[in-house]
Amino acid sequence: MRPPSARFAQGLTTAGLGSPDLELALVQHERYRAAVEACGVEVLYLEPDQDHPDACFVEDVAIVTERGFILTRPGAPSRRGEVASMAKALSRIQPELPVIEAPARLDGGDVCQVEDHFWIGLSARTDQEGARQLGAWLEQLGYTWSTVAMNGIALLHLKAGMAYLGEGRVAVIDEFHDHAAFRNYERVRVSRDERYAANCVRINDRVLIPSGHPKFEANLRILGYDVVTVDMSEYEKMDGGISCLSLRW
Ligand code: CIR
Repeated sequence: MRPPSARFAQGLTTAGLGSPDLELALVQHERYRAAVEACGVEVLYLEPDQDHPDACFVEDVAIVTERGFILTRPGAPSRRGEVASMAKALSRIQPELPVIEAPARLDGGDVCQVEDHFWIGLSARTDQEGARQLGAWLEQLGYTWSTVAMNGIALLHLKAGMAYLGEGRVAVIDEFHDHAAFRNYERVRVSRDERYAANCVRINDRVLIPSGHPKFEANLRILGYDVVTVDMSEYEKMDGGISCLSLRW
């Protein structure tokens, strides 16, 4: 994880929800960290990156799996410089880091691991060549992969509209409910007015969701999940969700 820097409000956004409050964003980041730690994982913290206002959204610059890491080439040119500091951090764990090569584009927000398979969303940030390069690397590690067409669906990233919950279950927004990619999975529908909560994460036995989405929260509890809510208001203003603030393996 990496906390936002003083320039957080200068990041990319289409949300139209106003400018984020940095102090509150830092408080929310700290609570997010505590919630993730309480799931039983160790948290590695990176220094805030003053040169890159979107750098707290660490999920986009690397793909981390239990079998290896790869650095991405983010679709937004303003975010490409975030990769160097992530490379430095991850190289302490895996000295040789492969990277998605230009001109391909790939954001981690478009990559969803489902057991030994990876879905790669073809969004405005991720192209066919990025998916192909990632797929070739995944195959070397013994994983399978497929692309998910997002034609006409207004989403920044694949995982802005879905999340794998484990046990063959996927949380999906309406537009993904009948999508061919998810047909063989049990789908938990996220209602239109709670769409932002489709970006949630399962960590060990818990599911972290953004607070303020009572219907989705109730549905998850009925299914037996241990749900933890985290206030994400300042990150939502910058188009970021629960998954974006961490790389998890
Ligand atoms: C961006 O537009 O790149 C950032 N403001 C938000 C990135 C959110 N990341 C994610 O969904 N994985």
